[in-house]
Amino acid sequence: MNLRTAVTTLLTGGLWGLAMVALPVTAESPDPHMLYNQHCSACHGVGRLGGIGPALLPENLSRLKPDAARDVIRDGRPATQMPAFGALLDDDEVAALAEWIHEPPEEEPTWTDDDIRASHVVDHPYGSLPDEPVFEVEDLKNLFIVVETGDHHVSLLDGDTFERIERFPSRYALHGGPKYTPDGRYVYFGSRDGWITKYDIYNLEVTAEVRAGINMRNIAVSADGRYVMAANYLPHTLVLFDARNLELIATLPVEAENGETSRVSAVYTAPPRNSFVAALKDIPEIWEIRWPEQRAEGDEPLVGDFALHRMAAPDYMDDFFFDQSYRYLVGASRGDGGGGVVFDMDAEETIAELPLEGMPHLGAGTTWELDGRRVMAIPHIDKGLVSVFDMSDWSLITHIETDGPGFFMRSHENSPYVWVDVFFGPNHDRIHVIDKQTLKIAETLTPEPGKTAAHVEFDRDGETLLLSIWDDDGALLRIDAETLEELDRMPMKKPSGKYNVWNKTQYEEGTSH
Ligand code: DHE
Repeated sequence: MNLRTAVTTLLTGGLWGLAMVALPVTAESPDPHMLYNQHCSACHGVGRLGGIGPALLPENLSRLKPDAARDVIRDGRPATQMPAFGALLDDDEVAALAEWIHEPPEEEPTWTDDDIRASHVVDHPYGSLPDEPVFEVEDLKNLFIVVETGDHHVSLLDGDTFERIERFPSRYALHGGPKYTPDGRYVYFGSRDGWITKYDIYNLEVTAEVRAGINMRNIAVSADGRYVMAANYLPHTLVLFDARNLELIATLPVEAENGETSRVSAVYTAPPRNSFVAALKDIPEIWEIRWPEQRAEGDEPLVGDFALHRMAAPDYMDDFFFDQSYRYLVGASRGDGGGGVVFDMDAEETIAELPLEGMPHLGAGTTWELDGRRVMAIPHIDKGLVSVFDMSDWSLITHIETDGPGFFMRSHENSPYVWVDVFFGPNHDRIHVIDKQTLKIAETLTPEPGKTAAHVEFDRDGETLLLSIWDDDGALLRIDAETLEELDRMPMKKPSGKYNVWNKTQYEEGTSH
């Protein structure tokens, strides 16, 4: 079972099997294709490829159970443009549509450079908006972006006062961290549907949008802020954009030398290497897309002076964690039994194998100093475990037992604690606070009994932190990082990730980048 399957299984529970039983086909059975063309295609696009509404293809909908899809079709989706069709369609028609959108289309959908260019909208060309913020705050670097997945909105918060500066609608189902430009003025969002949105924080305006693919995983922004790269599952491509107005520079088909193509699990920016690094799901290679000045002999020409460097990976690899030098990459291998490897990107060889049987979520890993050594800790998503490794020789220091499998782990250089949630299972309302020196759980909090508590992001100085009550009727909690007391809360619709401008743009050690 790979990472995605494991999480999808855990998130969707056992109802799938029941709900996916095919409807009996009779002369009277509703024709979902016809119903789709009549009622849905205006918003969701011809061929289910998406439009104002999201793409309705199995790969995009793996997280929407058919019974939940039926509810959305019948009752609409609050705070979005999705209307209720309950008065127009009977129960059989709703059920037929909900099932049909989870079936693969007859023809594999395509997304060409022309499609990308046709989707491109520039509302405010780069340089056309004022350089002074339209709001006042003490510290522009202590702002937070908060993604609310419940009704697909984003909030901008002042990290000093915990006041909301703005709330605006996002594309459907954002995934992965939003990425800032190095000066923290602009932020880019990626949606599972392939949309990239550029937002000017100073002017509180969306400036440009483009659709990079049909089913996208995440985006990365180059460390110099000049380029944006998108990683797609569908089509099998990496797509490079000019960060100013999101103009297409090039599409890179992801293909092995034998012609086999691959989905891209994720793309990351590697600042000291001046490159993007991509994790490929279906071919055992790691790809490094090098900036012009890093180009080396043997690299494949890509576009302009960009070059592609292929590295043979020890296995198919999902999900990466990088050490702070970006020389070593820890990858989760997808082979049976899981496991992890440490790959030296300079020597292009595996230097260690890590005992990680519990499906590690490497993107959630964090690092700190312990007795003069640098350590890395990662949670597992099918076991209640956090593994801690010594990064000088990659030996296992300890496994910390938790109250269930966790998803996100976060800290800050100035905090004595690292926080890990219990995302899955009966204890999902708990969150552990681990002492970074003793490697023992110091406290287990239950901020809102019965509701998932997950994903922490600290403020700039590490004095307070924000924690999500991950529920449609949820909230954002502001907590004192030392006393662990709740200071404040703000109601929100299923808040997921929080992203502090300073911590992200400075590559703070306790958070993701
Ligand atoms: Fe994520 C980040 C992969 C499911 C919420 N997730 C990431 C990243 C990867 C990843 C590779 C880092 C990229 C980045 O930030 O640019 N996620 C995967 C999966 O493979 C997995 C397990 C299965 C899938 O369906 O894609 C998965 N992720 C989820 C969820 O179910 C979550 C909890 C809810 C959701 O929104 O889909 C989820 N993932 C997140 C969030 C981040 C993330 C909030 C950014 C965290 C951060 O602090 O940077």
